[in-house]
Amino acid sequence: MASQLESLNRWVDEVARLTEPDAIHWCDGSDEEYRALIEQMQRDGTLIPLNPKTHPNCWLHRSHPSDVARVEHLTLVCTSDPADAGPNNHWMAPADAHAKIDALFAGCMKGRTLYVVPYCMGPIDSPISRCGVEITDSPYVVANMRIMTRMGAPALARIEREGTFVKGLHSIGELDPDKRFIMHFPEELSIKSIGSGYGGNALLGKKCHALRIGSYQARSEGWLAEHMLIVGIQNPQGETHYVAAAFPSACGKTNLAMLIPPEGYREAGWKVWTIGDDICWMTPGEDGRLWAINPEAGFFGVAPGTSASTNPNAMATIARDTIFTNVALTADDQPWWEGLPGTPVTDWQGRPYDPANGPAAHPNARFTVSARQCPTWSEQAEAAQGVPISAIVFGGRRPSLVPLVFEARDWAHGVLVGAAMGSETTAAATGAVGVLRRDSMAMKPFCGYNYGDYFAHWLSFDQPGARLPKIFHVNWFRKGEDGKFVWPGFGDNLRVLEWIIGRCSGAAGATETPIGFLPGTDDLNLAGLELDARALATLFEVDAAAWAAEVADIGRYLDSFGDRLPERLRDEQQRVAAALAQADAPAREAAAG
Ligand code: GTP
Ligand code: SPV
Ligand code: MN
Repeated sequence: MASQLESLNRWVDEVARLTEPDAIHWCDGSDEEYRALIEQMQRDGTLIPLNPKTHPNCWLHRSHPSDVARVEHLTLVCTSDPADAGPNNHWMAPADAHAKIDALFAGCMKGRTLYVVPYCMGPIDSPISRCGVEITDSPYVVANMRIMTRMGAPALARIEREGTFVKGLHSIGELDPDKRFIMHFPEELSIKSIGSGYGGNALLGKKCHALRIGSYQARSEGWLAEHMLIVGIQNPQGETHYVAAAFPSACGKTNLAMLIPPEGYREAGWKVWTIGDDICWMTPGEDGRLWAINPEAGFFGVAPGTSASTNPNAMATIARDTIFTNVALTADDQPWWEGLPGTPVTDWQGRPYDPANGPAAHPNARFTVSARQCPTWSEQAEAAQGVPISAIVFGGRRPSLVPLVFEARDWAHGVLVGAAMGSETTAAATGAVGVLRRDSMAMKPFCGYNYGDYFAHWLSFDQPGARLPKIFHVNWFRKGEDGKFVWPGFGDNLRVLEWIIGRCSGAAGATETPIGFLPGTDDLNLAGLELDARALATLFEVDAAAWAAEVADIGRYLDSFGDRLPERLRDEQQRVAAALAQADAPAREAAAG
């Protein structure tokens, strides 16, 4: 088979000449094709069948132990001008990058099959959706792409109609960390990735296309490609508000996207609808609102910590037809990870479980599953025009300083709040875990161009006639003196979302502080929660002196973008710094007196 699109055929031929595969397979996305791939991977040990009674059609994949997460230091944005990639990206000149990676691709598919994987990011008939083709030599990647995207014949038909697509070339190569690169060429709308078979390194539709290339395209076309979940909150009156939320990797997007309301809320008639758990493409509609689609069709979610108590919807979603990566096994071949009841027998590397070797499941173990299997999956996830966004929420892991929730006073302040986001690093990327770093809009690893230009792009949406979402910041991860999380989180996060939606509709009250609007304790429904006065004080305190130091640090961070930093954002930082200085002055005078 080949395509009716000459440019696609030519590219496949070129790649085949370079990589020298034994065979070429054009993916049609059919059930038969998927079944055949699974059988083949089961035969060669790539997939291990799980207990068919408890987990029908579920498989375990063990990746190479050195290939378990995204590798940010090997992820490059290759623009002609290094300043266009910005200090937020690793950069290489396009010609050098192509030469370096093509040398690794030479002959790398000998003895393997080259799969041509046409895919569509977003509902197949949505004008907001964009298509791509991934060439890969990994059947595991093909199977994951089938779950995570609209993959196969309908996508190919759209590509042939439109004539344009993002080119993604992937090979697992030798799975050698020293011969591993994930390179982006935004000016050519292309991606080249070699040496990893894992998640965001290898499923090129996800972070590489939908975020890095997508954000670059979005800037020139006037939309936003963001690392955000999309959730619909239906109140007892039957109105649904859609909220988009950006939290860094492994900071709670999947959990918030499918939360189960606390009992009192369920009884009152609140419902939660899941549109997406990781990526959001937003575009201004004719009515001035931002309309959002989830470009993905599945979840590639963090397994550890997922349980009947934290995320029962996820547990129901992954009870069948799921690929698990790097989880542990029980004696009867059920998938297991930290946070589940029961005991592991085999760890994620296939060794007999021994606590001396660390956790049984890798901390970045994941499940791949179709979004449609989620009990709260919304039909609106297929809506061609997307869903209207009422509120944008930023958040991260902040053990101190940052209150449970606050609201930005306007769009420009909200952009500052997003740009200033900080969070402790997690196991989703290789490197140290638990280190506080700035992660603007949760896009540090994913923004395909200079953050200075990106902030300016965000600010540019504030135009006459725009009916922009309100912007909020949340922190589920505040710790008390005992080192434990103060806020119960998970389902109880709906209490915070209720306030957020109330602010959007004008129903909820708030108190103004130098950092934004905070709910008074009466403005938030805390009924049924056991939070003592001290916990409440911690969750809602704004320590002006500590915040002044934070905002000064934010100022230094903004300076790192030099002349690409929009002046409007600098003005905003100075406005907040001045408000804090004023708020802190009486306190300092009292201390001095
Ligand atoms: P990526 O897929 O990497 O982008 O991650 P994500 O943002 O979707 O994170 P996810 O929802 O998978 O959560 C990651 C970890 O955070 C899990 O171990 C969760 O149990 C934990 N977590 C999620 N929500 C909360 C919360 O409200 N409170 C606390 N304390 N932990 C949470
Ligand atoms: C993340 O790291 O934000 C993920 C997982 O969602 S990956 O697909 O590896 O990027
Ligand atoms: Mn993510």
